[in-house]
Amino acid sequence: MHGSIPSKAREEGRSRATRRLAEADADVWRLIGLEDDRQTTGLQLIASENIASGAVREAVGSVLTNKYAEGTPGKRYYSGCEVADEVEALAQSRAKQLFSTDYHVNVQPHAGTQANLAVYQACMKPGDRILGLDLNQGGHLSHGFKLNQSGKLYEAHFYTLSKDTDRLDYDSIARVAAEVKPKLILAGASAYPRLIDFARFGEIAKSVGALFHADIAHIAGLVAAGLHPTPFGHADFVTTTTHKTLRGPRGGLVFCKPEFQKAVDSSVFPGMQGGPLEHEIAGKAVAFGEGLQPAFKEYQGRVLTNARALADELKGRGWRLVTDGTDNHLMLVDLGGVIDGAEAQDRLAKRRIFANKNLIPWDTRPANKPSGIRLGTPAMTTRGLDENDFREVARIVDDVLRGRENEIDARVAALARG
Ligand code: DSN
Repeated sequence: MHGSIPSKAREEGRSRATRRLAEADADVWRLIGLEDDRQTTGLQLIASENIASGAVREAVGSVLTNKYAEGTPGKRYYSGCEVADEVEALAQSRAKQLFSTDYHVNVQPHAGTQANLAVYQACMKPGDRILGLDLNQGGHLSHGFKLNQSGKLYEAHFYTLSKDTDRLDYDSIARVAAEVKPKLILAGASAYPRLIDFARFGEIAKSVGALFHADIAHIAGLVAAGLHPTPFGHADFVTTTTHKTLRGPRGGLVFCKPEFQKAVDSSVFPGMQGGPLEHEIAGKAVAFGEGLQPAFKEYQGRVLTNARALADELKGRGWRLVTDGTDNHLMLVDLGGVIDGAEAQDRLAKRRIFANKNLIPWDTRPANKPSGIRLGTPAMTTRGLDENDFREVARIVDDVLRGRENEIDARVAALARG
């Protein structure tokens, strides 16, 4: 085929293909530079973000972006998929090794929401009932929120946290499950600072004849490192994103018990998506390879130690934390009316400290001006911050929230430099 392309055109094509971004598109190059600057000179405390390695980013920026590979390894709808097959099979085997599981895994979902919707489509019909944690209490929009497909296609029901402890109340979840009789029970959250008892969720699901789906997007890195109880063995389906504590490229994964393999694979493609993003899948493979190194487990341990230091120092400075602390990588600060969450987010961002406003359980304020902010340690732990640094992060956050902003920029810059 190449022979039919005049060599001059081929050369031009090649030189276009290899031109560096700075020469080829100064506008986009400048914007990426600004974002790089924002990320490296500020404090990244958004609990769902992390910093993927250069190796992951190189894979994501590779020629694999040029390839269509609809189907699954060995069963594609296009020719020339031999390399894509190997890349995807490698990502699958590493993902299974990382979570020490023999569940089937599909590594194609473009994001966590697609992974969740693929599960629902694999095991339910529109109108079937799902039961998950209320979004207002730390759940996720793909767990039945009315504006998400999960809330439009399925009859969504919710359990809440305990009003006394702000923790999951398994007896109450069991009662709601017995009343609702859902087809699928979901465990998993975007803003829950404590351990999740997946074994108990599995028992509850079994007791009402429901399937059990664990969405571990936030805590996947901790689960992989053995620092949070695993849902494998208890759940029929396990989904996750790959870019949070897992520290890979943006994307999703679905694991399922072997009996659901066919349904899940055809739910992802052609049910939810067309061509898989093989460049992203290569990035996932690289991240899983990194996750299998001893340094990854050490990193996850530091994420936890740092979260405890941050929580402890904030409490020492008078802030109430939801559940009074954290077992994982994140915490919810109740701003107690000193300032609302939106104002706090803006004021921190002006000082290059990035966190997100968040509802707290039983919040009486609206979602766009909630009572809390959510803070997490994964990204700045990747940057190398230790417990003492995180105590300083807490002091800086406290000073900004209370309007004591002298010298803040220099303190932020010193920490961001590492
Ligand atoms: N948007 C993510 C988070 O910030 O938690 C969840 O998908």
